[in-house]
Amino acid sequence: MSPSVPLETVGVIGLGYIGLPTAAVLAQAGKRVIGVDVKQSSVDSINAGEVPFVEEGLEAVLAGVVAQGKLSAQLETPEADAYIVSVPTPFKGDHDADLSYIEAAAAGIAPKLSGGELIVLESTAPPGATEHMAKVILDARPEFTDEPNLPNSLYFSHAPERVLPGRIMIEMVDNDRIIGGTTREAAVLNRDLYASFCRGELLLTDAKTAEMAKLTENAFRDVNIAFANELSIIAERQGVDVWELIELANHHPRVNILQPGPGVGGHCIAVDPWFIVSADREFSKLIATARTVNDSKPELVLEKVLGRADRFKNPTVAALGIAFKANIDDLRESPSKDIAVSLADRLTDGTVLVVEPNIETLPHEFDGKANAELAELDDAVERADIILLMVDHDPFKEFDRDMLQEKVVIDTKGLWR
Ligand code: SAJ
Repeated sequence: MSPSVPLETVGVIGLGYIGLPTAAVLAQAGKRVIGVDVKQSSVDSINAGEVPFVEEGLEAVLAGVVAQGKLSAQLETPEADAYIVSVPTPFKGDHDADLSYIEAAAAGIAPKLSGGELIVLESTAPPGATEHMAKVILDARPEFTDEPNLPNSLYFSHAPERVLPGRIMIEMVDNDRIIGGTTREAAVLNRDLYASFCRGELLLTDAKTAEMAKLTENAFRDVNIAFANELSIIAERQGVDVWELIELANHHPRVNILQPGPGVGGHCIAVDPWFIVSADREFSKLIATARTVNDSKPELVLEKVLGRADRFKNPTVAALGIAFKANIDDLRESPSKDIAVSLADRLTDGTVLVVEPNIETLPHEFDGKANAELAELDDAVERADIILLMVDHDPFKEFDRDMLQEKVVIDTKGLWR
């Protein structure tokens, strides 16, 4: 097969927050998509047209493509013309990337190949990861090559996702995409596949530059949030309202400071900058420091709440929001969840009322913590001595602030100023 052959069947490996929307928009664009996931419960719910997490607009598209037979899910990697690998890339204890999920996906794809397939890595990954994925596959199938235009060619490319949770269905289609092939031909093939659903510009480069570009975007944001978080710490010590400070400074035509909060969460911004640091520890001092500043915020918030709780015999704290940001149910790497868990641990004579409108049960981190419960907003505020606002979810924005009178309020997002 040569790169000009249309890629009609696509295997999407990993049906999480990125893989499932990608599978859905590809199917909507007319491809036959077979999704693969290790979780039977996800496979079952997807085959029933149901999204196993909260993402605006996804369920309608998924239900449609499943009903039309364009998308199905299974545990086994299928034969396909193209594969998209969208699996987690966590970091290990020393902040080096853990590529084991990519390796497992590659091991699943290797036996299914017959030559000419495109294998796209979408997962955010450290420089060199796409070459590594290619090596795992070529080691398993030495009869193939990554040299293009031969009967036994395979094509490897990196197309990092850049969508914002909560806006995935819009950004997946509208955002520009960086596409980095291990060869030019692989990038072109990847571009042709993504042109089927992406209206944004498709920018071709090599695999390592694409890997670095994605990490750079998130490190840029992390450094800028760290600036805001550092300001929030200094401002508090100076007796200055950081929200007013930032608002005023942002009136300067060339100043645009982001917003401080209880820390930086999610599986992207709190993780990806470490991949740059681990690639070049000596020269990534600013990026590493930004990570440290942002990671220091949850502990400072915790200490502040504990300081206020000292005044009460059996303090009750309403922890408003444990998702990693507004209006989503994603609790991964969430600083507010960590704060709520630590509060439950530290307030042995107290109670933590967790208010998270986007979940139905507390996550496993609260298992065995008898002093923590999931509560409704009004009920929690009424019962609590201390109101700790950690996420700017819409229901908190719209909340009747008269109910906060006579409560100790710690507003880490500046929502109720
Ligand atoms: N945050 C602040 N202050 C701010 C902005 C964000 O404290 O001013 C916090 C949020 O509360 C959250 C964290 O930062 O805890 C990250 O939130 P986010 O909205 O900045 O980003 P993510 O993680 O949802 O998505 C990012 C996006 N990257 C960039 O904006 C450069 C998205 O485009 C990427 O696709 C995504 O990472 C990813 O998957 O890499």
